[in-house]
Amino acid sequence: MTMRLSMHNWMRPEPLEVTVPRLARCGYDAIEISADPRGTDLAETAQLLEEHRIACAGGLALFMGGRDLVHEDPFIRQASLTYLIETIDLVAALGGTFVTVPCTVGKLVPMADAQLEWDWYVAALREAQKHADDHGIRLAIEPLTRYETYLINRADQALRLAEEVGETCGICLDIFHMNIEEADWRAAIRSCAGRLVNFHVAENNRLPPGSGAIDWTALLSELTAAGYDDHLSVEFMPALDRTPLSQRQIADAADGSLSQGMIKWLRDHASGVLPEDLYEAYTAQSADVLRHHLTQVSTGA
Ligand code: LER
Ligand code: MN
Repeated sequence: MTMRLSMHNWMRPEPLEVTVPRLARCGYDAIEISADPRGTDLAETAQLLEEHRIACAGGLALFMGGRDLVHEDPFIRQASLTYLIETIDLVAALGGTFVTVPCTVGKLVPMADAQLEWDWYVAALREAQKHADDHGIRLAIEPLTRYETYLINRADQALRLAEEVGETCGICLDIFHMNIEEADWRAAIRSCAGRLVNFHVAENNRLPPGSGAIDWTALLSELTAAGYDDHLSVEFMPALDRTPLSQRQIADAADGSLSQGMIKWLRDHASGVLPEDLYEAYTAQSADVLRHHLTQVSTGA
């Protein structure tokens, strides 16, 4: 088995009918789907994926728009858990094997005592993982940088959380976040080896692979040495550039007709809406560069 390529769709407000054919055109194996369990037509989505031979690798639970498993209000915690459980059902029905769980993006200030928050988080994720176990799904706790969350920023924290949640709870590492928060990205990958179920890729500047400073051969070799052979999930997000130097023509999130939640989500990632031709070019470049380095690693070149 070799690593397969997947890509997210949570940074681009467009229908899956546009996303999925693009992934197929650009040579991807799978999508890591943005989880909208009540807004997704299961039969239509399954048919679309099948038609374009794109698998559902897994899904990402979007902790935005007020969803928060460690909110001080128990009703918000409960509703957020319901969202996660419905996400697990959606991903299972589409044939995926994991649900990535980042903290609430853009929530930078805690609302409760540290131990209390930790206990709420462990309890919620235990319940979700118990439900996931019945469907062959593993949660994948994803550390994010301090600029997106104050709670889970590093692999050692994710590992401790996963251990407390239970044997089947997994981890998703993201090399962009790791570049900011980890002292040693190699050691972080190794430490999560048995629990690593998903891996997000973008350059150190969150541009597509090939437009930054990451040594992809070194990274893919380390993942291989750690026994990782699941998906590399592409997650580029170029920053807005409102200076005269700007070449990318990225539209401010508020320039379109997006929901307030989506506008905040894009802004919390310091990004906006990319023009279609640039998005397609970056999607293609990511796949080409990753496949090139995967070949180098597998042939020892
Ligand atoms: C999600 O995978 C991620 O990396 C964050 O920036 C939150 O979307
Ligand atoms: Mn990520």
